[in-house]
Amino acid sequence: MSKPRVAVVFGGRNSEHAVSLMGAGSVLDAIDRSKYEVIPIGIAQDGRWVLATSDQRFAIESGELPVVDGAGAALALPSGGNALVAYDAGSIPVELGSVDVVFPVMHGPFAEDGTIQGLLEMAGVRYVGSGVLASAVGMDKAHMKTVMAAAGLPIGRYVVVRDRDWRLDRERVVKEAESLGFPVFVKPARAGSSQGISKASDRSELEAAVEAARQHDPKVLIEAAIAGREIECAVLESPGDEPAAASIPGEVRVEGGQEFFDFEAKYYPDQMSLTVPAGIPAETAEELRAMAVRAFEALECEGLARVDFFYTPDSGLVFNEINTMPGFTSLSVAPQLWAASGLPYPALVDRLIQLALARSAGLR
Ligand code: G1L
Repeated sequence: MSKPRVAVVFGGRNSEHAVSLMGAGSVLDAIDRSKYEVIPIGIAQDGRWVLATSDQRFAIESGELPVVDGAGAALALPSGGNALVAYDAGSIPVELGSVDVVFPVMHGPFAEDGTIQGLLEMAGVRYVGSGVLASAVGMDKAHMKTVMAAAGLPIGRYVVVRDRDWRLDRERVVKEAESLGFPVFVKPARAGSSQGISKASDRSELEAAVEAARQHDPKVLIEAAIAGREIECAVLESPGDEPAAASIPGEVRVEGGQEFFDFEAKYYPDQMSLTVPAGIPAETAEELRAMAVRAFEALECEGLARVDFFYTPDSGLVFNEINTMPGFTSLSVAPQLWAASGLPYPALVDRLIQLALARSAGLR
């Protein structure tokens, strides 16, 4: 029997191109090549799909971020059925044959927002991770909170600021935001990373923070600050009919006195520390794991997700967010949590591919 063909797709038309490449590098290193045939596919910053060249770089080298330069053979996708057709530099079609599963390793718009998932659904190609709905809702912090509140998860207080509200009804928005009490955190509703997030301690900072967030998304969230520790849990779909499983929870701390994870901290993971297991009471850890599975199921996630909580000894656990495409280098939080829970990174990658292969095409 021939080996399943796994296309690892990375890069993309967004500001987190390099984060994607670092994750893809880890996945490509970890895939068992005696079991799978691997096809590395890059999406250049101008949106062109190319077969990765053998000299594709995935790591930061001398401070230089890795990029897909678009020099590889161009791909046309989809070409009907699950066939991928490659065109070489002279535009002569090269048959790549059929792909059994796509492993998307990409961030942000057109990637974790359900767009690529929709493209793959239309092409009839199975893929690793969550589907269109979970990806799209998970990407939008406003809709995510609506779903989690409906599922009975404790969430913090927040205000959604739509473009029209901010342009035409700013006074009312500011009043509502002030009723949360300062400080507040201001975030773009849909952004792949921590870009555009800031803390505001008074009205003028609030207005500046909303303007900053609007550079990334016309829809903005203002959240009441929660003075809690950040505890994260990874949830993994189980094979067969078993319920999804929660990892051991870990505590995340930002080093160097920063107040929240900014963009830099995500590129340079030494700026944050992970403690597994999190030093919280055993019954709190169990409650958190059950809540993480509930969040995964409420969103109808597939494959893997990371669920983030705040913990305060006084008010207990508060759901913060769920990420359907969490950091995924071997050193990222979700892989580390699974490693500590007995599933090393290569086994996690294998499990995700097997879960995707076990799916049938069509509605599920
Ligand atoms: F396995 C999943 F669930 F499909 C998956 C895929 C991709 C989990 C996490 C990621 N992460 C990313 O693609 C990344 C953009 C964070 C780069 Cl590592």
